[in-house]
Amino acid sequence: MKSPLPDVTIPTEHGLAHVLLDRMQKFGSRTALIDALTHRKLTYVELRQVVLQLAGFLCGHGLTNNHLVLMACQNTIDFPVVFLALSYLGITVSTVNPRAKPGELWRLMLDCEPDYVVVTDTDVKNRIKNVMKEHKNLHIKEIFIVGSGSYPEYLDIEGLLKEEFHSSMCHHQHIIDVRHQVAALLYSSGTTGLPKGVMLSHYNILANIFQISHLVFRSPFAISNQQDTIMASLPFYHVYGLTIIQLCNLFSGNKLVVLPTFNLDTFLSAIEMYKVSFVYLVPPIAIQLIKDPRVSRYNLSSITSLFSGAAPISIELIKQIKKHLHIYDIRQGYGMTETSPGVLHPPLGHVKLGSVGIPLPNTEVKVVDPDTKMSLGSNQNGEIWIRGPQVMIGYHNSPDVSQQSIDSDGWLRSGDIGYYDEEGFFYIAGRLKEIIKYKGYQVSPNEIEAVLLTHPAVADAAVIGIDDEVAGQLPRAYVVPKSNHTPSASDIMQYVARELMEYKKLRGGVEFINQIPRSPSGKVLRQVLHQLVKLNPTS
Ligand code: 4UW
Repeated sequence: MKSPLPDVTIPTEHGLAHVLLDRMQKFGSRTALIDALTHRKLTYVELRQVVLQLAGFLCGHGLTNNHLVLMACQNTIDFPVVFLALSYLGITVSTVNPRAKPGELWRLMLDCEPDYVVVTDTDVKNRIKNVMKEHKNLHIKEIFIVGSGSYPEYLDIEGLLKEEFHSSMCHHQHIIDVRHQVAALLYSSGTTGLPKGVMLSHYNILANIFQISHLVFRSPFAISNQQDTIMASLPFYHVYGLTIIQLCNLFSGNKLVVLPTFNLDTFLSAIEMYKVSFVYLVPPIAIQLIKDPRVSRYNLSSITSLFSGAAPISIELIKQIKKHLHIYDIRQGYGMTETSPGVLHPPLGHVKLGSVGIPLPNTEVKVVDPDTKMSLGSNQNGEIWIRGPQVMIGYHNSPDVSQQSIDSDGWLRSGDIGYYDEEGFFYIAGRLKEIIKYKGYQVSPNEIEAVLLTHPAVADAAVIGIDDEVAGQLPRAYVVPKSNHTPSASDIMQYVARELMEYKKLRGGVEFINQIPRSPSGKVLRQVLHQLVKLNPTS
């Protein structure tokens, strides 16, 4: 089904940063970014200036459009400065959660081979240095820290702003092949397997900014006098934080209130202090908003809109928010890293309860029978396939998986199950693919399985997600112990917790079994394990 909305024109002349910087000139001295904890802020004029200054500095330091830079950064108001400066130079930016454990960092860096790394604290820098010491095959030239200190070790954004600005800074931009050059390499497990680098071109991300701005904001391309104040507490290293929260809102001239990590009290007090009007969230935060008694201590009356994504939000939860918080504009969007990420969004002023909306402009979405691959009509569940300018180039280093994911006609298989109603509004009903979503974070079962197989007492293992009311899903392991070994569940859980980030913990428990159900080709039959959970829901 083609979007019922008219197509938008997507720029192809200039790269992502150039388009955004041009747009920023129109917003003058409005506040662009404000740090909710330190209250440091940047106006649009300052943001544009410091992006160009930083680009000039990095260019002078030898960074070119052949380089890849990994950002292992917390949310700060400097994040967009660094991202846009790198992007201005035509440099590909990859991102990683700054809490990644050494093994996770190593696997990611082995795949994306960064030339430089940018971090927000010395602890991350030391972790990366240790990984480099242990694995000599990484060739990182330098690790920059964002913060006050002297160059070249520190990228001192505040310091840069105090320096004189020369318009010659603007000439460091390299020619960018907008359609083919990778602007962001973001990691996702796709429909199966280990995390892979999703190659998003300048064109992909620009397309999504233009598509979303057309559908979500009050006056998408005009320069509105009204400025929404946005809560930016979700991680900028994830596609939701990167494109939707940062880039779309900077494009629209909004004010972003930035929080380094989510903490309910700081989140609520920032909403009150800055009179936040537009809150982006994931369903577990929405649950806290109606259940946590601390919420009543804050004045949240400034909030006009809530926007949820990354995981399903229940109709009951939406009703509860309306009832308890008196917020009536509650929307949810659907998409994935592979689609930059927006695909389905509710049109302004027309939200259907439980629906993720209609296809964004320039986007086609169809529902396909997973067995016959035939397109299905309204109200029939099938796999959601997507075609549009926001669909990734492919997976880095994985041409075969790219080919399996995007067919020769350009349709991306989402791995999600859903349907559309008679009015063309879509609903997400489930997931065919293996990934587990814990609080909106992607967890790859294969990644946990690979770690489990390194445990000295484990012969075989498989991981699935079990349903959870608050987190969405919890990873659970089925483990076959080696003969003469009797590992305990807590031992296995601790082992995984040591190796992988906090959100990948085996919160769904560990079950010991005699054999992992596998197909003749060795593939884990996860459906059989899901059946076990259904038969014995309390285990
Ligand atoms: N309902 C049910 C949903 C939903 C959903 C995503 O980590 P990734 O790759 O990417 C994301 C993207 C979040 C996002 C996309 C578009 C958008 O408008 C928005 O704004 C709020 C946020 O999380 O995970 C992609 C997978 O996450 C699930 C689904 O399984 C998808 O393939 N997912 N949104 N509204 N499930």
